Amino acid sequence: MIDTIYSLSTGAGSSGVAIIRLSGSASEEVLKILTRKQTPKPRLASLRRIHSPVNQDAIDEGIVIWFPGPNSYTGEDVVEFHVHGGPSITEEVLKSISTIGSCRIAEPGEFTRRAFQSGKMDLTSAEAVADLIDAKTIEQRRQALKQFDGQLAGLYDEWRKQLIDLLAYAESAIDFSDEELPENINKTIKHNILCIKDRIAQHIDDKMVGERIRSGFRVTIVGAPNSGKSSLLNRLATRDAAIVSDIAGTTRDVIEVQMNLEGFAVIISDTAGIRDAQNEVEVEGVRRARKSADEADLLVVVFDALDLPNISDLTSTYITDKSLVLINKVDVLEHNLPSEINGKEILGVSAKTGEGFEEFQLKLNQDIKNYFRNNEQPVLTRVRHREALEEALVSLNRSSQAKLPELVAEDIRLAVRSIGKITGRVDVEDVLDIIFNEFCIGK
Ligand SMILES: Nc1nc2c(ncn2[C@@H]2O[C@H](COP(=O)(O)OP(=O)(O)O)[C@@H](O)[C@H]2O)c(=O)[nH]1
Ligand SMILES: [Mg+2]
Repeated sequence: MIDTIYSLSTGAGSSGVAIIRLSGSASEEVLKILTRKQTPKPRLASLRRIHSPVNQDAIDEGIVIWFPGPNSYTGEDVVEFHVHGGPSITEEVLKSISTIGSCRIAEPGEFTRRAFQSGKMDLTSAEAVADLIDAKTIEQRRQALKQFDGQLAGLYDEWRKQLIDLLAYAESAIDFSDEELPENINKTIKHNILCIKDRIAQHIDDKMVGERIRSGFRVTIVGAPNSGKSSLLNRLATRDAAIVSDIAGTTRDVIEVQMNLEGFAVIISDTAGIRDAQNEVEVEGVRRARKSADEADLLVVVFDALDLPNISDLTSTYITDKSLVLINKVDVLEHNLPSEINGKEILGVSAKTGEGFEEFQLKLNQDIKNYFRNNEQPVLTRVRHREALEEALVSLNRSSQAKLPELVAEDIRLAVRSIGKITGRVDVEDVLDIIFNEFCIGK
């Protein structure tokens, strides 16, 4: 017998309403015991007094809803208690439930895990539930909702179906001996493998757009010590996130600020100034700065106007096609601004007075929007998806080069399996713990 699980599904602390949810076969019994009434009509909100089965005290008055399975979130019998959101009430209701039958507190993500296991949703939709809950920006929410709606699953199921059809065809080729195998069967199979391979390859060659929407687009500020990187970060963040000082080498650790730009989650990192540092701690700071720069999706490369007409060579090495070049401190500029550095357009700004800053922010926002352009296709959103697709590609590559029909078929079968793992169409018991542990309790 499967346990009945329960938990507070709304946030901790006081709130207008709190929802306590149960899923499993004992749900109805709990409902009857706590309300001392017959089960209300399915899926209709009913006002009930809620009593403690321990000391018979009235705990609260609230709404109860009865969702008999399979028409419920988890597919099992589900009950919701909507009570006033005071900690004393929710604690007492939870305590009351714990005294009844096979009820136990739910583990993180367990409601959604049960929904997946009873076929209510595929794995990518289940993952999207976690993303919806975590979404802090519009674009995170949009992406999560698309995935929840099954856009990603639809794509992978389509490929999987095409491969299964192809597998049947490839297996029919096994029945022919080498001499009598019609040439066109082989050709058709190889052609179809290449078509699907191309589509998968295109899909994963995506600059990790989906993963970046989820985890944040990374902007790293690099430049010489004292060029004003920390001041720029603070102005962007509109708060004193990093220490500003005229002592070169002040910033050592990478300082990250999370921002919401154009609806995208963006992580802006301020770093130690790049130079040949002597001090051990600063050396480590420079190492971290370089690492952050390597991992960035966009570099803000900062030159110091006070150095003009000299241009730091070390800083120039960070100018690439994914950088935005600034000359800071234009408020104290004594030379003309160069029109470009290493062929790259530059913006003059002052972190101190804010001069040029509006233009810088527009440019930054534009670069971020450009990065995420063409986001209409369903995009993969997790390393888990990427790895499974890469695995499928390896199998399809082998399959397209195999000579023996048995081997062609076997590798198609492996590719079908790899893609099936993403949506959970094949046995994925081993990854479920990892996936659902990302969830909060109560979902
Ligand atoms: N005049 C002027 N000084 C600035 C500007 N930005 C930063 N500074 C000063 O330059 C020094 C170094 O700034 P900081 O932000 O710590 O530079 P970092 O080492 O690159 O992080 C500080 O004394 C700042 O006040 C600016 O736009 N104009
Ligand atoms: Mg600094």
